[in-house]
Amino acid sequence: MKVIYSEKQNLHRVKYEFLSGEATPCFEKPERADMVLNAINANEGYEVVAPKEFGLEPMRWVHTADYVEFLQNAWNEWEDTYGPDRDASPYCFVPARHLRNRVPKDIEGKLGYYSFDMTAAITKTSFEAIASAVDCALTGVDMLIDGDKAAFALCRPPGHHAAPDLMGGYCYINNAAIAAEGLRRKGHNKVAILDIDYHHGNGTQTIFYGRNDVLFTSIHGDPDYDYPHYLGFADETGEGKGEGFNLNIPLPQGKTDWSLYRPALETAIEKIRSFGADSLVISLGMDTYENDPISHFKLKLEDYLQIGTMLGELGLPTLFVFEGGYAVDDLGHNTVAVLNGFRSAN
Ligand code: Q9C
Ligand code: ZN
Repeated sequence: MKVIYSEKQNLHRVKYEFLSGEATPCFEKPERADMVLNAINANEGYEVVAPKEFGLEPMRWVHTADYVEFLQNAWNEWEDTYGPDRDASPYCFVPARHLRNRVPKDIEGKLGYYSFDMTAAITKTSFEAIASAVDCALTGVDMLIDGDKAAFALCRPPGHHAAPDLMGGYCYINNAAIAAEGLRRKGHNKVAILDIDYHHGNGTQTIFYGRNDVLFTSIHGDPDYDYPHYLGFADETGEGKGEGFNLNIPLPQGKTDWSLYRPALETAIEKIRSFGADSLVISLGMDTYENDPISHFKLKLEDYLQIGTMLGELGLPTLFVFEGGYAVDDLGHNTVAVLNGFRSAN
């Protein structure tokens, strides 16, 4: 299996995030990808390749032009005011309820307009990393189109929380959504997305909510008790011609182990099968792990091998796109277990 990875992605390194009332070093850090790469290199059957370049146009397939332009310029506008030492981050948010929905002129206002939380800070070199992650995902798409059975885009920063014009949850541009749209544009009539990150993929859901050519399915911590709090409930089933093409399976935090996870995965797989997908994009978040520092499921190493096997048994061309997962010491082994399981079924 080919693994697409670019060192440029290390250009995105945010210093702090605000969690539970204090500043802590950001959980979403370059060492995450290093650990996955180490595990890949220690295993047989993987070939690490650099991405091709696709430019900025594919970002506009799923994001608004003004949002992409904002991301491109945000650092320079921030640096004009605050200088080079602090990461650009919002503190005041998109006026969801009682304020006006109007793009401000200053960078502080823009950061909050285009964010839904405080975890997506921007550094001087973030945009290069963000663009490189998109290149990794789209290089994977081309591999499937050229006949590879599967590929793994080792993307950083992750993407599944990024909506058409919103960043948040460590995400800026939605790599998995761009990959799904890329598969559609290269001739796959029906593309399924399965999001197995611990957190609901609110951005991906929003992007495809009104469409029937891209199925979005997600298994995640119950948003009544967990991030992203305001989307990801079971009654969100799609709208318009997209009605019936969105499946959320929220599971209880704290007690979800393999015995609860497996039937949920079977339900999602059955939905993908009956949809009749030509290909599958997996938003591969590894934060369902029992030792993840910010999440609350109880999956173990051997469960990841099972997940991979069940996904492989679907028999679809499959692109794995890396999302979350913060238990850095075990992240590589867990990730490779999914991929090894997938390969064993093929
Ligand atoms: N108390 C991804 O996994 N903070 N993003 C959660 C929990 C934000 C996760 C706080 C988590 C974002 C890609
Ligand atoms: Zn996550």
